[in-house]
Amino acid sequence: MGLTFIAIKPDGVHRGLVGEIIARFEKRGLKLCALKVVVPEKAIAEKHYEEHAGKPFYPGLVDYLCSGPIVAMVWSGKDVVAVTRKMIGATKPAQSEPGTIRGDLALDMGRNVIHGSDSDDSAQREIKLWFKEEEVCSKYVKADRMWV
Ligand code: FUP
Repeated sequence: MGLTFIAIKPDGVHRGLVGEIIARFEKRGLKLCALKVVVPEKAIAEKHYEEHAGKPFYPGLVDYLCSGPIVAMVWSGKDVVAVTRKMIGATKPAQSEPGTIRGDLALDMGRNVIHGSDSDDSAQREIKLWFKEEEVCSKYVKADRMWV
């Protein structure tokens, strides 16, 4: 069963969207493996978005991520990267479908509420960046396992 890294960004926390977002993933049948509230250190935010280093929006993106607490999480489940990316919706809220998190809850690409890993490789890298190994509880069996 794969793992992915999800972060509710500072705008999502300030707007009180944490419960709604977590509920969507839980109801889909995904398994919560790690969760913490943290104000990102700049060095970690820079590493997190290193694929965008040098682009004009990079400094603003890093500052935005560090501007307040985020909810950092690890989720697990069948095809979890693809499933969560679909639930999150397109990067530009104008292109994200209604029914997706960004399509329902965001209007601005620079304030798009949530991050989700875009591949298994990024998920591995991001989980390692944000969590210690002992903070990730991926081994337990969820009670609804036989139904979803
Ligand atoms: P996503 O994986 O959907 O979060 O999108 P990207 O990795 O392409 O972009 C990372 C973040 O950079 C997005 F949350 C939005 C932001 N971004 C901009 O602000 N301007 C851009 O031109 C592209 C991305």
